[in-house]
Amino acid sequence: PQVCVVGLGYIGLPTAAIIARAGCPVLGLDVSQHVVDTINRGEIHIEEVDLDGLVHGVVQRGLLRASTQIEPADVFVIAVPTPFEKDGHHTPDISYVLAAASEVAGVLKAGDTVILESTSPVGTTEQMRDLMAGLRPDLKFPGKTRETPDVSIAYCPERVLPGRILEELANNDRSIGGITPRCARKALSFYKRFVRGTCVTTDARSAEMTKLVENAYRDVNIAFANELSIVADRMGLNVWEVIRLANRHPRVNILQPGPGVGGHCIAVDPWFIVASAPDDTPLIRTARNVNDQKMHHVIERATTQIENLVAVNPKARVACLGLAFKANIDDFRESPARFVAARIARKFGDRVSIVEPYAATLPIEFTDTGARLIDLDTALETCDMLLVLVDHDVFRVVPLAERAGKMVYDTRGIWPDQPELGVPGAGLRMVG
Ligand code: SAJ
Repeated sequence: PQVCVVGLGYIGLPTAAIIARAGCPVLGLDVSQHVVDTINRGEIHIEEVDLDGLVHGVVQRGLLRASTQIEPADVFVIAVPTPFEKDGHHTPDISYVLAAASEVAGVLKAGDTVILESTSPVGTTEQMRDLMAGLRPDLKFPGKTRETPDVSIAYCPERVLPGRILEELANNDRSIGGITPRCARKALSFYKRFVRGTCVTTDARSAEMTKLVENAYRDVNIAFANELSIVADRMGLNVWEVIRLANRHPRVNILQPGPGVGGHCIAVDPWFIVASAPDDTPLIRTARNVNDQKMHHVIERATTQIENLVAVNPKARVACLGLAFKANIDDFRESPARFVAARIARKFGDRVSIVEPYAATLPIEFTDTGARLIDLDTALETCDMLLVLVDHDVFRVVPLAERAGKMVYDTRGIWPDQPELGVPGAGLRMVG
Protein backbone atom coordinates (compact mmCIF):
# COMPACT_ATOMS: atom_id res chain seq x y z
CA PRO A 1 0.00 0.00 0.00
CA GLN A 2 0.94 3.64 -0.42
CA VAL A 3 1.40 5.07 3.07
CA CYS A 4 1.22 8.67 4.28
CA VAL A 5 2.72 9.50 7.69
CA VAL A 6 1.51 12.85 9.05
CA GLY A 7 4.06 14.47 11.39
CA LEU A 8 7.78 13.69 11.05
CA GLY A 9 8.92 14.08 14.65
CA TYR A 10 10.43 11.64 17.15
CA ILE A 11 7.76 9.02 16.40
CA GLY A 12 6.61 9.88 12.88
CA LEU A 13 10.01 9.91 11.21
CA PRO A 14 11.31 6.59 12.61
CA THR A 15 7.90 5.02 11.90
CA ALA A 16 7.92 6.31 8.31
CA ALA A 17 11.45 4.99 7.83
CA ILE A 18 10.62 1.53 9.21
CA ILE A 19 7.49 1.23 7.05
CA ALA A 20 9.56 2.25 4.01
CA ARG A 21 12.23 -0.30 4.93
CA ALA A 22 9.48 -2.96 4.87
CA GLY A 23 8.96 -2.06 1.22
CA CYS A 24 5.91 0.27 1.30
CA PRO A 25 6.29 3.61 -0.47
CA VAL A 26 5.86 6.35 2.15
CA LEU A 27 5.07 10.04 1.84
CA GLY A 28 6.03 11.88 5.03
CA LEU A 29 4.07 15.03 5.70
CA ASP A 30 5.28 17.88 7.88
CA VAL A 31 4.33 21.54 8.34
CA SER A 32 8.00 22.56 8.43
CA GLN A 33 9.67 23.14 5.07
CA HIS A 34 13.05 22.80 6.79
CA VAL A 35 12.16 19.30 8.05
CA VAL A 36 10.87 18.30 4.62
CA ASP A 37 14.00 19.57 2.83
CA THR A 38 16.31 17.88 5.34
CA ILE A 39 14.63 14.49 4.90
CA ASN A 40 14.52 14.77 1.11
CA ARG A 41 18.30 15.26 1.21
CA GLY A 42 18.49 11.94 3.06
CA GLU A 43 19.36 13.67 6.33
CA ILE A 44 17.54 13.93 9.66
CA HIS A 45 16.59 16.79 11.98
CA ILE A 46 16.39 14.77 15.21
CA GLU A 47 18.87 12.60 17.09
CA GLU A 48 18.14 8.91 17.41
CA VAL A 49 20.45 5.93 17.32
CA ASP A 50 20.91 4.57 13.75
CA LEU A 51 18.08 6.70 12.33
CA ASP A 52 20.37 8.71 10.03
CA GLY A 53 21.57 5.64 8.13
CA LEU A 54 18.08 4.18 7.83
CA VAL A 55 16.51 7.42 6.54
CA HIS A 56 19.40 7.97 4.14
CA GLY A 57 18.91 4.46 2.72
CA VAL A 58 15.13 4.58 2.23
CA VAL A 59 15.24 8.10 0.72
CA GLN A 60 17.95 6.98 -1.69
CA ARG A 61 15.92 3.93 -2.72
CA GLY A 62 12.95 6.24 -3.41
CA LEU A 63 10.78 4.62 -0.73
CA LEU A 64 10.53 7.68 1.54
CA ARG A 65 9.74 11.16 0.31
CA ALA A 66 8.73 14.19 2.40
CA SER A 67 6.35 17.02 1.54
CA THR A 68 4.27 19.80 3.07
CA GLN A 69 1.38 18.89 0.75
CA ILE A 70 -0.83 15.86 1.38
CA GLU A 71 -1.48 13.35 -1.39
CA PRO A 72 -3.87 10.39 -1.67
CA ALA A 73 -2.69 7.16 -0.01
CA ASP A 74 -4.12 3.83 1.17
CA VAL A 75 -3.01 4.06 4.79
CA PHE A 76 -2.62 7.29 6.78
CA VAL A 77 -0.65 7.28 10.04
CA ILE A 78 -1.06 10.39 12.19
CA ALA A 79 1.82 11.09 14.60
CA VAL A 80 1.52 14.75 15.54
CA PRO A 81 2.05 16.27 19.03
CA THR A 82 -0.69 16.43 21.67
CA PRO A 83 0.58 19.09 24.10
CA PHE A 84 -1.34 20.87 26.87
CA GLU A 85 -3.54 23.88 26.27
CA LYS A 86 -1.84 27.08 27.40
CA ASP A 87 -4.48 27.48 30.14
CA GLY A 88 -2.19 26.26 32.92
CA HIS A 89 -4.67 23.50 33.81
CA HIS A 90 -2.99 20.59 32.02
CA THR A 91 -5.88 20.31 29.55
CA PRO A 92 -4.90 18.18 26.53
CA ASP A 93 -4.73 20.10 23.25
CA ILE A 94 -5.81 17.81 20.41
CA SER A 95 -5.96 20.56 17.80
CA TYR A 96 -2.96 19.16 15.86
CA VAL A 97 -4.67 15.75 15.65
CA LEU A 98 -7.88 17.32 14.40
CA ALA A 99 -6.01 19.51 11.90
CA ALA A 100 -4.20 16.42 10.57
CA ALA A 101 -7.50 14.51 10.36
CA SER A 102 -9.15 17.25 8.32
CA GLU A 103 -6.20 17.28 5.89
CA VAL A 104 -6.50 13.52 5.53
CA ALA A 105 -10.27 13.82 5.02
CA GLY A 106 -9.61 15.97 1.95
CA VAL A 107 -7.89 13.12 0.07
CA LEU A 108 -9.70 10.13 1.64
CA LYS A 109 -11.24 7.49 -0.64
CA ALA A 110 -13.17 4.25 -0.11
CA GLY A 111 -10.91 1.43 1.11
CA ASP A 112 -8.49 3.69 3.03
CA THR A 113 -7.32 3.17 6.61
CA VAL A 114 -6.64 6.05 9.00
CA ILE A 115 -4.54 5.31 12.09
CA LEU A 116 -3.91 7.68 14.98
CA GLU A 117 -0.66 7.06 16.89
CA SER A 118 -0.39 10.31 18.90
CA THR A 119 -0.89 9.95 22.66
CA SER A 120 -4.43 11.22 23.11
CA PRO A 121 -7.20 11.52 25.68
CA VAL A 122 -9.85 8.80 25.57
CA GLY A 123 -12.42 9.54 22.86
CA THR A 124 -10.06 11.38 20.50
CA THR A 125 -10.20 8.72 17.76
CA GLU A 126 -14.00 8.94 17.73
CA GLN A 127 -13.80 12.75 17.62
CA MET A 128 -11.43 12.46 14.70
CA ARG A 129 -13.89 10.10 12.98
CA ASP A 130 -16.78 12.53 13.57
CA LEU A 131 -14.77 15.42 12.14
CA MET A 132 -13.86 13.46 8.99
CA ALA A 133 -17.44 12.19 8.61
CA GLY A 134 -18.67 15.79 8.71
CA LEU A 135 -16.17 16.80 6.03
CA ARG A 136 -16.87 13.78 3.80
CA PRO A 137 -20.63 13.05 3.69
CA ASP A 138 -19.97 11.03 0.52
CA LEU A 139 -18.14 8.28 2.50
CA LYS A 140 -19.49 5.81 5.09
CA PHE A 141 -17.57 5.91 8.39
CA PRO A 142 -17.23 3.09 10.94
CA GLY A 143 -19.61 3.17 13.91
CA LYS A 144 -21.80 5.64 12.03
CA THR A 145 -23.53 3.22 9.69
CA ARG A 146 -25.05 -0.28 9.75
CA GLU A 147 -23.68 -0.91 6.29
CA THR A 148 -20.06 -1.85 5.64
CA PRO A 149 -18.10 1.36 6.10
CA ASP A 150 -15.90 2.75 3.32
CA VAL A 151 -12.94 3.54 5.56
CA SER A 152 -11.28 2.00 8.60
CA ILE A 153 -10.16 4.04 11.61
CA ALA A 154 -7.98 2.83 14.47
CA TYR A 155 -5.88 4.01 17.41
CA CYS A 156 -2.46 2.30 17.60
CA PRO A 157 -0.09 3.95 20.09
CA GLU A 158 3.65 3.35 20.05
CA ARG A 159 5.54 2.58 23.24
CA VAL A 160 9.15 3.16 22.22
CA LEU A 161 11.92 4.37 24.49
CA PRO A 162 13.93 7.35 23.17
CA GLY A 163 17.43 6.05 22.44
CA ARG A 164 16.06 2.64 21.41
CA ILE A 165 13.30 3.75 19.06
CA LEU A 166 14.17 1.72 15.96
CA GLU A 167 14.66 -1.48 17.86
CA GLU A 168 11.52 -1.04 19.97
CA LEU A 169 9.36 0.06 17.01
CA ALA A 170 10.00 -3.30 15.40
CA ASN A 171 10.04 -5.55 18.45
CA ASN A 172 7.57 -4.20 21.03
CA ASP A 173 4.07 -5.62 21.31
CA ARG A 174 1.36 -3.18 20.21
CA SER A 175 -2.25 -2.44 21.06
CA ILE A 176 -4.36 -2.05 17.93
CA GLY A 177 -7.63 -0.33 18.80
CA GLY A 178 -10.27 -0.27 16.09
CA ILE A 179 -13.39 1.91 16.11
CA THR A 180 -14.98 -1.45 15.16
CA PRO A 181 -13.43 -4.95 15.18
CA ARG A 182 -13.24 -4.77 11.40
CA CYS A 183 -11.17 -1.56 11.64
CA ALA A 184 -8.86 -3.29 14.12
CA ARG A 185 -8.31 -6.20 11.73
CA LYS A 186 -7.54 -3.80 8.89
CA ALA A 187 -4.96 -1.92 11.01
CA LEU A 188 -3.53 -5.21 12.26
CA SER A 189 -2.76 -6.40 8.75
CA PHE A 190 -0.86 -3.14 8.18
CA TYR A 191 1.26 -3.34 11.38
CA LYS A 192 2.07 -6.99 10.68
CA ARG A 193 4.17 -5.75 7.75
CA PHE A 194 6.81 -4.16 9.98
CA VAL A 195 6.17 -5.16 13.62
CA ARG A 196 7.73 -8.37 14.91
CA GLY A 197 6.17 -8.03 18.39
CA THR A 198 2.67 -9.32 19.11
CA CYS A 199 -0.14 -7.02 17.94
CA VAL A 200 -3.18 -7.31 20.20
CA THR A 201 -6.50 -6.00 18.88
CA THR A 202 -9.00 -4.09 21.01
CA ASP A 203 -11.34 -1.11 20.69
CA ALA A 204 -10.07 2.44 20.15
CA ARG A 205 -11.04 3.80 23.58
CA SER A 206 -9.30 0.95 25.43
CA ALA A 207 -6.18 1.46 23.34
CA GLU A 208 -6.21 5.21 24.10
CA MET A 209 -6.49 4.54 27.82
CA THR A 210 -3.85 1.80 27.72
CA LYS A 211 -1.23 4.22 26.39
CA LEU A 212 -1.98 6.75 29.14
CA VAL A 213 -2.03 4.06 31.81
CA GLU A 214 1.40 2.74 30.85
CA ASN A 215 3.06 6.09 31.38
CA ALA A 216 1.02 6.91 34.49
CA TYR A 217 2.12 3.56 35.95
CA ARG A 218 5.75 4.52 35.48
CA ASP A 219 5.19 8.02 36.88
CA VAL A 220 3.48 6.68 40.01
CA ASN A 221 6.30 4.19 40.56
CA ILE A 222 9.01 6.82 40.10
CA ALA A 223 7.08 9.06 42.52
CA PHE A 224 7.27 6.28 45.11
CA ALA A 225 11.05 6.13 44.68
CA ASN A 226 11.36 9.93 44.81
CA GLU A 227 9.27 10.12 47.97
CA LEU A 228 11.43 7.42 49.57
CA SER A 229 14.55 9.42 48.68
CA ILE A 230 13.27 12.46 50.55
CA VAL A 231 12.26 10.38 53.58
CA ALA A 232 15.62 8.57 53.59
CA ASP A 233 17.45 11.89 53.33
CA ARG A 234 15.62 13.15 56.41
CA MET A 235 16.39 9.94 58.30
CA GLY A 236 20.06 9.96 57.28
CA LEU A 237 19.64 6.73 55.34
CA ASN A 238 21.09 5.77 51.96
CA VAL A 239 18.01 5.37 49.78
CA TRP A 240 19.90 3.40 47.11
CA GLU A 241 20.93 0.82 49.69
CA VAL A 242 17.36 0.53 50.99
CA ILE A 243 15.93 0.10 47.46
CA ARG A 244 18.63 -2.41 46.51
CA LEU A 245 17.79 -4.51 49.56
CA ALA A 246 14.00 -4.19 49.18
CA ASN A 247 14.26 -5.26 45.53
CA ARG A 248 15.65 -8.62 46.65
CA HIS A 249 12.07 -9.42 47.68
CA PRO A 250 10.65 -11.57 44.87
CA ARG A 251 7.60 -9.33 44.39
CA VAL A 252 9.13 -5.87 44.95
CA ASN A 253 10.69 -3.81 42.15
CA ILE A 254 11.19 -0.18 43.16
CA LEU A 255 12.43 2.24 40.48
CA GLN A 256 15.25 4.74 40.89
CA PRO A 257 14.91 8.20 42.43
CA GLY A 258 16.27 11.16 40.52
CA PRO A 259 16.04 14.96 40.40
CA GLY A 260 12.48 14.74 39.02
CA VAL A 261 10.77 13.27 35.98
CA GLY A 262 11.36 14.68 32.51
CA GLY A 263 10.81 13.83 28.89
CA HIS A 264 7.80 14.34 26.69
CA CYS A 265 5.55 11.58 27.89
CA ILE A 266 5.76 10.48 31.50
CA ALA A 267 5.40 13.96 32.97
CA VAL A 268 2.54 14.76 30.55
CA ASP A 269 0.35 11.72 29.90
CA PRO A 270 -0.86 11.16 33.49
CA TRP A 271 -2.50 14.60 33.32
CA PHE A 272 -4.63 13.38 30.40
CA ILE A 273 -6.20 10.82 32.73
CA VAL A 274 -6.61 13.42 35.48
CA ALA A 275 -8.26 15.82 33.02
CA SER A 276 -10.82 13.14 32.06
CA ALA A 277 -11.64 12.16 35.66
CA PRO A 278 -10.48 14.94 38.00
CA ASP A 279 -12.40 13.67 41.03
CA ASP A 280 -11.27 10.07 40.71
CA THR A 281 -7.51 10.44 40.31
CA PRO A 282 -5.97 11.53 43.63
CA LEU A 283 -3.11 9.04 43.32
CA ILE A 284 -2.09 9.92 39.77
CA ARG A 285 -2.30 13.64 40.52
CA THR A 286 -0.29 13.31 43.73
CA ALA A 287 2.40 11.26 41.97
CA ARG A 288 2.76 14.02 39.37
CA ASN A 289 3.11 16.61 42.12
CA VAL A 290 5.60 14.48 44.09
CA ASN A 291 7.80 14.16 40.99
CA ASP A 292 7.61 17.88 40.21
CA GLN A 293 8.29 18.73 43.85
CA LYS A 294 11.44 16.58 43.80
CA MET A 295 13.13 19.18 41.57
CA HIS A 296 12.53 21.86 44.19
CA HIS A 297 13.75 19.58 46.96
CA VAL A 298 17.01 19.06 45.05
CA ILE A 299 17.41 22.80 44.46
CA GLU A 300 16.90 23.51 48.17
CA ARG A 301 19.27 20.80 49.39
CA ALA A 302 21.94 21.73 46.86
CA THR A 303 21.62 25.42 47.76
CA THR A 304 22.13 24.67 51.45
CA GLN A 305 25.15 22.49 50.71
CA ILE A 306 26.74 25.08 48.45
CA GLU A 307 26.18 27.82 51.03
CA ASN A 308 27.76 25.65 53.74
CA LEU A 309 30.69 24.89 51.50
CA VAL A 310 31.24 28.53 50.59
CA ALA A 311 31.15 29.49 54.28
CA VAL A 312 34.22 27.27 54.79
CA ASN A 313 35.85 27.84 51.41
CA PRO A 314 34.90 31.17 49.80
CA LYS A 315 36.55 30.12 46.54
CA ALA A 316 34.61 26.87 46.26
CA ARG A 317 33.54 25.84 42.77
CA VAL A 318 30.55 23.67 41.89
CA ALA A 319 30.03 21.43 38.85
CA CYS A 320 26.53 20.36 37.80
CA LEU A 321 26.84 17.06 35.96
CA GLY A 322 24.28 16.67 33.18
CA LEU A 323 21.45 18.61 31.54
CA ALA A 324 19.67 15.84 29.56
CA PHE A 325 16.27 14.54 30.64
CA LYS A 326 17.76 11.09 31.15
CA ALA A 327 20.97 9.11 30.73
CA ASN A 328 22.99 8.85 27.51
CA ILE A 329 20.81 10.99 25.27
CA ASP A 330 21.22 14.52 23.93
CA ASP A 331 17.64 15.62 24.52
CA PHE A 332 17.52 18.62 26.86
CA ARG A 333 13.83 19.43 26.55
CA GLU A 334 11.56 18.95 29.56
CA SER A 335 14.58 18.11 31.66
CA PRO A 336 14.60 18.33 35.46
CA ALA A 337 18.43 18.35 35.39
CA ARG A 338 18.43 21.44 33.19
CA PHE A 339 15.83 23.13 35.42
CA VAL A 340 17.84 22.44 38.58
CA ALA A 341 21.18 23.44 37.03
CA ALA A 342 19.73 26.71 35.73
CA ARG A 343 18.40 27.62 39.18
CA ILE A 344 21.76 26.82 40.76
CA ALA A 345 23.58 28.85 38.09
CA ARG A 346 21.19 31.78 38.56
CA LYS A 347 21.87 31.73 42.31
CA PHE A 348 25.59 31.05 42.43
CA GLY A 349 26.74 32.57 39.14
CA ASP A 350 30.34 32.11 37.99
CA ARG A 351 31.02 29.73 40.88
CA VAL A 352 29.03 27.18 38.85
CA SER A 353 30.15 25.12 35.88
CA ILE A 354 28.06 22.75 33.81
CA VAL A 355 29.33 19.46 32.41
CA GLU A 356 27.24 17.99 29.60
CA PRO A 357 29.19 15.94 27.07
CA TYR A 358 26.09 15.79 24.83
CA ALA A 359 25.82 19.62 24.54
CA ALA A 360 27.90 21.97 22.38
CA THR A 361 26.63 25.12 24.11
CA LEU A 362 24.57 26.00 27.16
CA PRO A 363 20.81 26.51 26.75
CA ILE A 364 19.47 30.06 26.58
CA GLU A 365 18.47 30.35 30.26
CA PHE A 366 22.13 30.12 31.30
CA THR A 367 22.97 33.33 29.42
CA ASP A 368 24.09 36.05 31.87
CA THR A 369 24.29 33.64 34.80
CA GLY A 370 28.10 33.51 34.66
CA ALA A 371 28.02 29.70 34.51
CA ARG A 372 30.22 28.02 31.89
CA LEU A 373 30.13 24.72 30.03
CA ILE A 374 33.31 22.78 30.85
CA ASP A 375 34.49 19.25 30.20
CA LEU A 376 34.42 16.49 32.79
CA ASP A 377 38.20 16.40 33.30
CA THR A 378 38.34 20.13 34.02
CA ALA A 379 35.46 19.77 36.47
CA LEU A 380 37.20 16.94 38.30
CA GLU A 381 40.41 19.00 38.49
CA THR A 382 38.93 22.35 39.50
CA CYS A 383 35.60 21.85 41.31
CA ASP A 384 35.05 21.27 45.02
CA MET A 385 31.51 20.02 44.74
CA LEU A 386 29.86 17.73 42.20
CA LEU A 387 26.10 17.86 41.80
CA VAL A 388 25.11 14.76 39.80
CA LEU A 389 21.89 15.39 37.88
CA VAL A 390 22.06 12.83 35.03
CA ASP A 391 23.33 9.25 35.14
CA HIS A 392 25.28 9.38 31.87
CA ASP A 393 27.69 6.41 31.61
CA VAL A 394 30.65 8.81 31.27
CA PHE A 395 29.89 10.12 34.76
CA ARG A 396 29.23 6.71 36.24
CA VAL A 397 32.71 5.43 35.39
CA VAL A 398 34.63 8.25 37.13
CA PRO A 399 36.76 6.36 39.68
CA LEU A 400 36.60 7.16 43.36
CA ALA A 401 40.18 8.48 43.33
CA GLU A 402 39.09 11.39 41.13
CA ARG A 403 36.13 12.28 43.36
CA ALA A 404 37.83 11.80 46.72
CA GLY A 405 37.74 14.81 49.00
CA LYS A 406 34.98 16.51 47.07
CA MET A 407 31.51 17.18 48.29
CA VAL A 408 29.09 15.12 46.26
CA TYR A 409 25.34 15.44 45.91
CA ASP A 410 24.43 12.43 43.80
CA THR A 411 20.73 12.69 42.89
CA ARG A 412 20.96 9.58 40.68
CA GLY A 413 22.93 7.22 42.92
CA ILE A 414 25.67 6.60 40.36
CA TRP A 415 28.55 6.45 42.85
CA PRO A 416 27.66 4.00 45.64
CA ASP A 417 31.31 3.96 46.76
CA GLN A 418 31.43 7.71 47.47
CA PRO A 419 32.39 7.98 51.16
CA GLU A 420 30.36 10.05 53.56
CA LEU A 421 32.13 13.14 54.82
CA GLY A 422 31.96 14.04 58.51
CA VAL A 423 29.24 12.48 60.62
CA PRO A 424 27.43 9.61 58.86
CA GLY A 425 24.00 10.74 57.84
CA ALA A 426 24.93 14.41 58.18
CA GLY A 427 24.21 14.76 54.52
CA LEU A 428 27.68 15.79 53.40
CA ARG A 429 27.67 13.01 50.92
CA MET A 430 24.08 13.38 50.01
CA VAL A 431 22.28 10.63 48.28
CA GLY A 432 18.64 11.68 48.02
N1 SAJ B 1 13.29 8.12 35.60
C1 SAJ B 1 13.59 8.11 36.94
N2 SAJ B 1 13.72 6.91 37.59
C2 SAJ B 1 13.54 5.72 36.94
C3 SAJ B 1 13.21 5.73 35.57
C4 SAJ B 1 13.10 6.95 34.91
O1 SAJ B 1 13.76 9.15 37.58
O2 SAJ B 1 13.70 4.70 37.60
C5 SAJ B 1 13.15 9.41 34.90
C6 SAJ B 1 14.15 9.62 33.77
O3 SAJ B 1 15.36 10.10 34.25
C7 SAJ B 1 13.41 10.65 32.92
C8 SAJ B 1 11.95 10.24 33.09
O4 SAJ B 1 11.89 9.43 34.24
O5 SAJ B 1 13.59 11.96 33.42
C9 SAJ B 1 11.39 9.48 31.90
O6 SAJ B 1 12.33 8.55 31.40
P1 SAJ B 1 11.95 7.07 30.92
O7 SAJ B 1 13.18 6.42 30.44
O8 SAJ B 1 11.19 6.38 31.98
O9 SAJ B 1 10.89 7.27 29.76
P2 SAJ B 1 10.79 8.12 28.37
O10 SAJ B 1 10.05 9.38 28.65
O11 SAJ B 1 12.09 8.20 27.69
O12 SAJ B 1 9.83 7.11 27.55
C10 SAJ B 1 8.58 6.69 28.11
C11 SAJ B 1 8.51 5.17 28.07
N3 SAJ B 1 7.36 4.70 28.86
C12 SAJ B 1 7.51 3.75 29.80
O13 SAJ B 1 8.57 3.26 30.10
C13 SAJ B 1 6.24 3.29 30.48
C14 SAJ B 1 8.36 4.73 26.63
O14 SAJ B 1 8.16 3.33 26.55
C15 SAJ B 1 7.17 5.44 25.97
O15 SAJ B 1 7.04 5.09 24.62
C16 SAJ B 1 7.44 6.92 26.04
O16 SAJ B 1 7.52 7.30 27.40
C17 SAJ B 1 6.32 7.62 25.31
O17 SAJ B 1 6.53 8.08 24.18
O18 SAJ B 1 5.18 7.65 25.82
